[in-house]
Amino acid sequence: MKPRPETTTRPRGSKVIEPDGDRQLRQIKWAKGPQYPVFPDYEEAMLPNGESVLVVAKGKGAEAGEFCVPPKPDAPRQATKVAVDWDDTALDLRFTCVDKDLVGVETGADNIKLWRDDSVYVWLDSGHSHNADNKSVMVQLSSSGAWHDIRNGDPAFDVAGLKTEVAKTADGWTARLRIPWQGLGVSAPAAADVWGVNFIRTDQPGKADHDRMQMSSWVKLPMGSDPTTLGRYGHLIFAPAGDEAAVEKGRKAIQGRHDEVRARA
Ligand SMILES: [Ca+2]
Repeated sequence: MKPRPETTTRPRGSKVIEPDGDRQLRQIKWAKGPQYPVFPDYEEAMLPNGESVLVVAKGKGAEAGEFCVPPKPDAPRQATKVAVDWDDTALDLRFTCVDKDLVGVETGADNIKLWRDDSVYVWLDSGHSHNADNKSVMVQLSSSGAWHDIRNGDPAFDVAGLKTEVAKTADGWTARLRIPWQGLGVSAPAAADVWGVNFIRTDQPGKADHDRMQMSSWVKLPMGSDPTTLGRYGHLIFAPAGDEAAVEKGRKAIQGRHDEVRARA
């Protein structure tokens, strides 16, 4: 883990919160990509994010778009959107990435260098636990077709039954991930269930380049916080199509969990 800067402005006795995250991202020598936040705003950056909520009507889906680049946030140089849907078997994600300078050369299972390719990530906190010790899962898919899946940072974990597909398009590439509930060790969501989620993309400028690559995120990360930080994930509310009561219940559940997180911080 990258050492965090010392500060004299941290309030005495304030709790130090260590971000969870992906080991591979911590190996990148970011020139101006994600940096650990500058104190004294660190705790603020770690607050639960109540803004990013995607209501996913079963079989109808929803779209997460307008990715941004921390810390301002800025618009990324090339756009990304994610169509999210679900059924009784799996969570279904379709990323569409504009990309005029596609890189996809890394191969192999659980290759921690997939960030050197154009790639997409999903981070999932089933049950919206906000608990870094729980069972947060990341799946990363390179435009080469190789993928990397981990749970709580453990690369030995594999999402059983995961289906992936990548394709080149006229102006970029698409990535599809079908992530079976069973492979995550959970049941299919019930109406009004909430999960934590973030979608991330790395965009290389025609070749792996530390300084010029961009990492964009669906969730806004206001203080330059790590895009993998569970505390800042957005949310999926799973609902049958047209079930407004389930959506409202899901929204209240998000608020309730965030109140708990603030209370224990
Ligand atoms: Ca690219």
